[in-house]
Amino acid sequence: MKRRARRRLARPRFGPATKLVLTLVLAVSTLAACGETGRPRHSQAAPSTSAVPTTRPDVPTTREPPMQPSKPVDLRVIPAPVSARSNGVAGFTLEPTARIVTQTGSPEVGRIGRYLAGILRPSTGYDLPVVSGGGTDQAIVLRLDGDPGLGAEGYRLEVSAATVTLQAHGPAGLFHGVQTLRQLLPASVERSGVQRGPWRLPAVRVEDRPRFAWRGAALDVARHFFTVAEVKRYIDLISLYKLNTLHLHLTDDQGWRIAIDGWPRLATHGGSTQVGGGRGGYYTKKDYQSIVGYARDRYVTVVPEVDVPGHVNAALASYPQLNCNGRAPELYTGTHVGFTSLCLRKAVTYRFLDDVLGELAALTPGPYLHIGGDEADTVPEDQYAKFMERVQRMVEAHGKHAIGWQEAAKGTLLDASVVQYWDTRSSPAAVRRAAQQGNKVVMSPASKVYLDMKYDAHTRLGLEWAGHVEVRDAYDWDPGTLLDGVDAGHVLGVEAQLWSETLEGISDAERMAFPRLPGVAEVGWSTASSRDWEGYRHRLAEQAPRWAAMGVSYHRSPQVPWAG
Ligand code: TNX
Repeated sequence: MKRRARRRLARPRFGPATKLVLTLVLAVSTLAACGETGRPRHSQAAPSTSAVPTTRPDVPTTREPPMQPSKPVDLRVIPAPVSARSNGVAGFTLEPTARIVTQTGSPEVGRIGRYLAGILRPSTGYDLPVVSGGGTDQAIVLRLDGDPGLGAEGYRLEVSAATVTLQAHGPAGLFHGVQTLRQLLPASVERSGVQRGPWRLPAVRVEDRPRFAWRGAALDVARHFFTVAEVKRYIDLISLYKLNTLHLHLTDDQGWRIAIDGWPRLATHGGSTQVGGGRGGYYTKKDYQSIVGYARDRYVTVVPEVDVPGHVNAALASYPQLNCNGRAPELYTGTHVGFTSLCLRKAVTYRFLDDVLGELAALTPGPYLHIGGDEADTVPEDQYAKFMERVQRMVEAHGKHAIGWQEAAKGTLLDASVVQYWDTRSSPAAVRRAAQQGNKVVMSPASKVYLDMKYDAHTRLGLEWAGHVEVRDAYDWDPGTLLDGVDAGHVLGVEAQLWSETLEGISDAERMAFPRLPGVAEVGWSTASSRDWEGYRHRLAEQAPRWAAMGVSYHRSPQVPWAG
């Protein structure tokens, strides 16, 4: 499959004249998602500067047109941008007098300016005032008047000796551009105490926008509870790689983690423990709102999951009336799956669900609620299908759309419902059928993006049911060719799962997510033709000093040529 994909995606060879025209078209066009990247492939260790001028391997330098305005550069940035070219002039050095200038009155631009200042001030020790309007000398300028072709999340970054200009059409684009800017600065910018400069940026012009709209990371806060501060830390880490969706798995057999006003024991009893029997926890509404707000400020949408009809022991233990026999089971602290179900024939079950979904919808600014639907092994198929259809309708009645695990596709899907592919052991036929009917698919193939799988037989944490998932496995695949009959056009995006049966806190989570998560982020953002493992693993190696500066735990996979 991979070889076939490569052949189909092979880049055409162009003569110099055609190349120049293409370059110009690219500069003014909408950066078509699968177009020419302007970024050369390379296959050897790269120097440690943040941008290295290179030439295209397929076009000899001597035959470049004489007036070529700029050369492609290979930026040390993840995810790889659509296009990056050298300006051919000196770069920018951030001086103590530098300012951040917001050139549009929108409060969001001011907030992004302050966010950028918050990253740069501690390590540079500079004042970096954020001002609206004014001169652009020694300034980082943020502008919202970018080409509409950049889309909601794209940006253009231009670095000259005097000014850094970041332009976007939507605020999310500016935010993503800030992440590129941040990665172009030395890793020590991530430290919390004052460091020595110089704070140099290479002279580049970057034009960039994502391939897929949904670029997600899922965190299972049900098996082990993660505090608000830990979730915010994870949000910071995923947004560094331009991920825009945080899927929170809020309920499972071992814990119910979100307060529901109408059903308070779900959280106070159902959330009281976790895997292994430790003290669990739950989010009050205020806690949850603070997570959602923190995410929103980083252009990350939170998708809450209430997993039904299976994975519900914590709910059943909290309310006897939810059980068919009217008796509440004990809380569960093991790691088995598939043994619980709501009582599908009782009216109270649907009142309960409607209350829960209604309260969650009110807490959710984004368009989606996740309704689970996986591993409901004790529920007969026909009842399961009817139930899942009814729950989708409830979600729609609360003004949202449903997303469900791939099992949900065996029944009837509403037009706007999304299917999440995960189980690489079972047939994808229902997912394919759903895609052909027009339902969008989020790709989370367990054998590639399940960050809770061990890297190899020696990994201390994690599970192995989907096999070992090494750094290359998580990176070297294409969501548009993974499943026959599910093309890129059917794919809403990708999402990396972090199930927490074996993870007891953010440091464990980081060790499993890094270094695999940035690879999934690049799968979701970068064009298929701009990605290659050889170049990627060298770029990835250069992220390590950044993680060290941020105190991120990571696994030193032998597949990556770590420096030092
Ligand atoms: C499968 S992925 C599950 C989860 C487990 C995970 C462990 C999915 C929809 N269900 O309940 O935590 O495997 O890897």
